[in-house]
Amino acid sequence: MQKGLRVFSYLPNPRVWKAEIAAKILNIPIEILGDKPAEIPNWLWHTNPKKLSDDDKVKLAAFERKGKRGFNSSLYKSDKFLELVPFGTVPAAFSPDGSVGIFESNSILRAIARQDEDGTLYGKDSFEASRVDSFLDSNLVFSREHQEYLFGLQDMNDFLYSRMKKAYEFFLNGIEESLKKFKFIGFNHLTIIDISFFCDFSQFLREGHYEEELKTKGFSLISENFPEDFPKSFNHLKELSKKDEFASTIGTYLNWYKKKVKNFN
Ligand SMILES: N[C@@H](CCC(=O)N[C@@H](CS)C(=O)NCC(=O)O)C(=O)O
Repeated sequence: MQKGLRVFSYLPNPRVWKAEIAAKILNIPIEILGDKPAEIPNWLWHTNPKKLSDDDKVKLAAFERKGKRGFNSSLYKSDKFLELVPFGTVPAAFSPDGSVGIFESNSILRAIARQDEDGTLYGKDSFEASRVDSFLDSNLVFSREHQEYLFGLQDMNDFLYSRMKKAYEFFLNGIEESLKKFKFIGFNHLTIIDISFFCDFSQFLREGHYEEELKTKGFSLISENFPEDFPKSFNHLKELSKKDEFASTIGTYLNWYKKKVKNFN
């Protein structure tokens, strides 16, 4: 089996970073293709993605589809893309020969970790791997909640806010509890749980960019007291952010947060 993965997405995207960080740790080849969010409607979403000219768009008019989640514009998704990625989302990943489609960023992350036969990033046996999956499932629930919340930040309402607050408290309580027992989340060594948590939580923290919009509607930041309320989780995020594979992947993404809160450096 040829190792590696091709990933297509708008960029930068913390969901893509999950697989990218794991690939760096495990030294597995990963090809990441895409463009900034505003340009991604001008790309053919396909196993071999490419930027489209106006002429291409006329020729490929049959592939023009309305965005379903996060994109309001038209997107050019090929029939092959929708066969391999039926929910039509990015990040989307493909096996090196382009025959297998993998979607959901946690599963794309798993696809990298599974290519390492003897490591422990996905647990050391099938029970541990299942425990890893348990955390990744919880992570996806949190991530789905924060996706809707981030979409709604400019026009917040009570329902969305209180759903997010409950999801945040439930999720962070579990992570904090686990970090009381283990050095990493769920284990005493790094796994893909930590990678997934790091990327999703960093993305959630983006609510901080909308503090003023939230205030005008009478809401405060849900993560306002994150360092005090969940000190072990805060510290874990900080320590992970210093690791080479994490730091080199996310670049300056968390710099604003480092300035905002004390003790993050
Ligand atoms: N839970 C998914 C979320 C993926 C997702 O919802 N992607 C959105 C963009 S944020 C998308 O591709 N939307 C395509 C569309 O609007 O049609 C993951 O972690 O990969």
